[in-house]
Amino acid sequence: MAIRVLPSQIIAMLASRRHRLRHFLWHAVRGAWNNPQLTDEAKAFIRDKGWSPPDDRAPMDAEGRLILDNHSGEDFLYMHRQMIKEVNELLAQLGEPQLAAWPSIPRPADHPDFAVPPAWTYSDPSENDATNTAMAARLQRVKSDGYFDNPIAIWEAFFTRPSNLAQLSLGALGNMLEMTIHNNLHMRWAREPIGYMPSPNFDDTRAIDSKWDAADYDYLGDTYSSHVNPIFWSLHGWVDSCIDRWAAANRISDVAWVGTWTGKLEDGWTHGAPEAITTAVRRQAMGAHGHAHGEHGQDDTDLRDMEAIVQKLGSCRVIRNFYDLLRDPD
Ligand SMILES: [Cu+2]
Repeated sequence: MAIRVLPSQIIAMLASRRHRLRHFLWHAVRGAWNNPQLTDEAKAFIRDKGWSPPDDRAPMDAEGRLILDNHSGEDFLYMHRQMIKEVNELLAQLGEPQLAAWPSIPRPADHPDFAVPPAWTYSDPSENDATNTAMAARLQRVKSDGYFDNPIAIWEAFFTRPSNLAQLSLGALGNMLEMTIHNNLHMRWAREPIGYMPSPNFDDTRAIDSKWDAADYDYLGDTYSSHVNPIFWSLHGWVDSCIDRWAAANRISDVAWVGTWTGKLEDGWTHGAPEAITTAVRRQAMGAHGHAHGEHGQDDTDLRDMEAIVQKLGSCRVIRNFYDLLRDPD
């Protein structure tokens, strides 16, 4: 099972500013929603733009503790399942094979195709030397062989054991997966980025520079870029298969989803089955192959709105990203 080289149209679609912003904001909004630093004014702004999570559903409470009974973990599983499904639909239209999931987390040395990229000297210019040094040390640990044995293999065994799955709601499972094994897998398989995109949490919250929209900004450590990286789809394929293992363990044939939030709903999407890729993103990807109704010069309001929300969140300094786990103490 080799690393998949995705067709250029798909890469261009994933790397588009619109898709990057949707993925970034989806994670940022729900991650920040109960953070006391997020002001009421900012929340009202986000709500007004149609980007607030339904029923204020967020994975963490005001103290940063995981909420396991509000279906927010279903949003995590549902949204990424939609992303996979919609990329597979585009692949089918191109006559290309479907995405392949990791059947299990690749063990060190067992899967040369999925060798862990080397740690690098973490040097984000926005951080001080001590923080960069600590983050580099943490990165080394996440990438070590020992880190596979403990905790990754232990998490994997826990999350795939039917008797455990039978004791968890799907939402609890989703939240626990996201904040433990999933976030760490992102950093374990991350490769040194082409640069450090400035976090919108810093004082200077100018619009995100278009250089971060280049296809080679596919850093697994950043929600703005992770889904451009082919490993994302293998990794999220494994996460997605946890839904099926959960359903089997609970003898459920059709999951009755409650958490189906994928970000702002577009016209034409039903509340029952929201999609992850917007019509505009799809049109951009498929070009002449698509069945687009609109012409060029499409409306950019959604883009400007998303950029404004990023700045609003940044001004409250509430955006968290995968790379933040490198700040956590060991
Ligand atoms: Cu994601």
